[in-house]
Amino acid sequence: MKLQIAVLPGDGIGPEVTNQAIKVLKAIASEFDHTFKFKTADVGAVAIDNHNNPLPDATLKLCKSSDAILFGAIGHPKYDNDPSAKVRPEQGLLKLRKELELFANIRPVKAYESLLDKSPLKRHIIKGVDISIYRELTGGIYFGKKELSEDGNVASDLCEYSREEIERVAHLAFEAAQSRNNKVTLVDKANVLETSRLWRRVVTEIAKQYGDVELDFLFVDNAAMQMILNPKQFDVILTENMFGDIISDEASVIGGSIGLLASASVGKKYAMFEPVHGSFPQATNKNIANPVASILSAAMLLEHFELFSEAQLVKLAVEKSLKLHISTPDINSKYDNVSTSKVGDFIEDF
Ligand code: GGG
Repeated sequence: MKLQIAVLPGDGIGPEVTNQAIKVLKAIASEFDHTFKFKTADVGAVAIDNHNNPLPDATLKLCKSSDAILFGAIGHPKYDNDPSAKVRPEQGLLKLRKELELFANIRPVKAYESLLDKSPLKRHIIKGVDISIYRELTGGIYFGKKELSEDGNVASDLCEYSREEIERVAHLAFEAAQSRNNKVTLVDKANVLETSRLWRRVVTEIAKQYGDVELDFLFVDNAAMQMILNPKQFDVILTENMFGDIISDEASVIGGSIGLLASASVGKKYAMFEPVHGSFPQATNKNIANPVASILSAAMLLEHFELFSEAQLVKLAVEKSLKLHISTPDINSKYDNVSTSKVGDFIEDF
């Protein structure tokens, strides 16, 4: 197969972890006789520095002319600590999702057998956990109108959803459940929010088309608690943008590190693959960041193009690395000196 992959390494540890994913994809291409061509462009803080724009036109053009996008991370402390900054790195990622209509963000959460004792949660609670989170990605409060009063003392962010925005991600979640354990949990705040009540109505209607899938509902505050108390009850979680962002970071505790969580953002036309974690500025250029989330995102890219044997090989290599403690300090404090690039080397050579 021939693929052109746009690479947007972004900020902080983004370039380091993305390099490891590229190494692995090149090894897969050579092993399975594929041609993967990689073209790199700026996004985020680095794009503001170089082009005064977190998503330059050239970057967007490259993404639109590529088969898939491999994304690193964005964010820089100089913007986090400056609430008056008008241009922010995160705008690059949000605009990219909107421009490419990447409306569904899929985040698998798994408890790896060899890491059961790394999680702060008890072994018997997390053993066997296998969840797929479907987060709506181009609507809700992240994209609603934002306002700040002239005196700077009152601010608002509008949360808005349309039936169509809910339907398209809901269909993907129900289809996913059919190939898993036939259960969808809608996470919302329908006791308080009008948007959540619309989600409940629309998702209940859609569920009728998937008679074999059980649908249940949880308020987000309860879901946050259940994720710690009994995560095995979840199969597919369907939720809106902000709740999905928060719940999936919480769920990373199950695996032992957010450095293991991969994601795919898909729409009707484009697809982007990125680790769930952000730019982790404290670790930048130290060769200590966990590359597994980026490598597993590359595996999701392979699955997207139905290269299932290739993706399976990458996942097996990751599991083996975890089993052999070839892991970065976030999950491997006992066995130090395993760097980002050494983890990448092991998986590349597997
Ligand atoms: N690789 C993901 C990343 O860089 N995330 C940083 C971030 O600010 N994300 C916002 C979001 O996921 O909505």
